[in-house]
Amino acid sequence: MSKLTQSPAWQALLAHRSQISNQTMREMFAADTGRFDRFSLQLDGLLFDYSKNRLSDETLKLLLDLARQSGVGEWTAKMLGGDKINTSENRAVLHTALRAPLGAEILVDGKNVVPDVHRVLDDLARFTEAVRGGAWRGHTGKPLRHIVNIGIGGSALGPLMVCEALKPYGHPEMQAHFVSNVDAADLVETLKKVDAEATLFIVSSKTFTTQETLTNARSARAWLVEQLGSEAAVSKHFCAVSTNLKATGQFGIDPANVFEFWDWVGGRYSLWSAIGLPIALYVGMDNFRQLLAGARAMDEHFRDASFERNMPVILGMLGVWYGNFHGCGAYAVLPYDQSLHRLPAYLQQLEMESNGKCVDRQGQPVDYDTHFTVWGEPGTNGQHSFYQLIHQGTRIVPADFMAPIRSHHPLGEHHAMLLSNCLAQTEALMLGKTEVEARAELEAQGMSGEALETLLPFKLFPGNRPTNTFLYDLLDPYTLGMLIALYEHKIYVQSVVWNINAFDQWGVEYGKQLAGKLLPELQGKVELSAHDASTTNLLKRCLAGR
Ligand code: G6Q
Repeated sequence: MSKLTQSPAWQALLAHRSQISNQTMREMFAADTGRFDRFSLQLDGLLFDYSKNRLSDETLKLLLDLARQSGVGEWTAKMLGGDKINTSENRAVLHTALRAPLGAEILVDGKNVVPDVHRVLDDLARFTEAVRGGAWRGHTGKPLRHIVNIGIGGSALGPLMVCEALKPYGHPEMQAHFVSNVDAADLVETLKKVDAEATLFIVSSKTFTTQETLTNARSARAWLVEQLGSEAAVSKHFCAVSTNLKATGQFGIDPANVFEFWDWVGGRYSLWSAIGLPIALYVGMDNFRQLLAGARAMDEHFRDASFERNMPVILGMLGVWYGNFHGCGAYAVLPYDQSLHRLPAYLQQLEMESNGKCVDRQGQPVDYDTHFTVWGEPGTNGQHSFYQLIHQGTRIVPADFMAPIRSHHPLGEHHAMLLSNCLAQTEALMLGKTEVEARAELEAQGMSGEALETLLPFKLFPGNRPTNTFLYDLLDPYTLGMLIALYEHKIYVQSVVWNINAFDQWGVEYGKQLAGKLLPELQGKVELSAHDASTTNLLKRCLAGR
């Protein structure tokens, strides 16, 4: 047994879990009118209601004891201070430095990184203003109005999610496109939508070695040259974001068009860096800086608030409560905000690539669960597909709901309907429907006797299903920045409790390595090497069909 599962705080939670299972949330709300006040927090207009959880004052105390025992405070200070906490890659983890104010000092290997961060932000500002304002034009003199980001994983999902979320702030004549997949369908279909003379390609890759991105970038470059009939067009239509300036040069991108970031920025934590260039181009630098400011507000809150009033700590520890003490393996992200339709996909990477680990920081196998499967869809769409499982399935799926109080698109009764659905779902999941209530409903519909008794079991809802709700005024850049940083820190809190490194991704590297070996075999350039029978036969079938 690990030290964690034997620890006093863990054992106390195990014992408490048996006690609290005798009580439902319905009963807790009925007995305590102050529950919402005690179990909700606000930060700069972001309301976090966590009262609809299987939680008492004692539960919260014990969860926070576990956070303290695990050293969440100390590990937070280490991350914010630039310690090399990503030990398997020997790197600091400083996405928070990307939103630090000018004048702050954060040292990596004795060097303050904050001035570099602001130098690159100023470069981004100059470039985005030139492109948006039309001073920087394409090869034939047209203003650049189509941005095509070529990147994958961490070099795509964040900017894509944010550009979608901030559409109301987008330049009215600009469109942001994202090409990730090495499946040519992605690039080919995108190129059909753009005008080469007005297109700016951003090749985004931290390493600048990623097969998909380089392949898409080469094909995009060939297309541009063919469309505009000149190699000279490339310098006006291509820029890059990378930590690997040597490789961007070898690719043929003018060094003046390369925006830099650093190895202490993890891919999935990089939207705040120059990787956010598509965001800055699309919504403008002022809005990009607002996004950073919102994240900074959450960083400061995470650093300064007591655990009892700390959103990321409480959100993270609620996850530990369900993951490790209720056997939950998944949670749902359910934005009642269409503009956040890519948030679940973004959080899938952030959460699952960070905490999907089975060895601890010392390389020892863990004997407790360390992660969640994350999925979701915007409400109300999800209600008509998978909510059935959340209401009446055999497993508990905690869910995070989020909604804006006002809409960027006020139209008739739409927004009131959206909100009513959001609130109704969390209420229903908490309350459930008892036999008495279901029976009364069926009787009111005129049913009785055997017909009623036969239908009754299907009409029961166990309830007591946990949800968090986030409410905000409008989804503006600042609020979005807070929300994303909240999830970043929540994931970190959990990784600290689980004693795992949230910032490496050897699983991703393994896939890259295997594909590299199979490619020449599929292309018929080399003999088939020894594989298992399944892979060999699949390879043969592909070769026969090509
Ligand atoms: C993120 C991961 C991974 C990475 C992509 C793209 O944390 O490391 O998703 O972002 O594999 O890598 P490059 O930016 O190096 O092309």
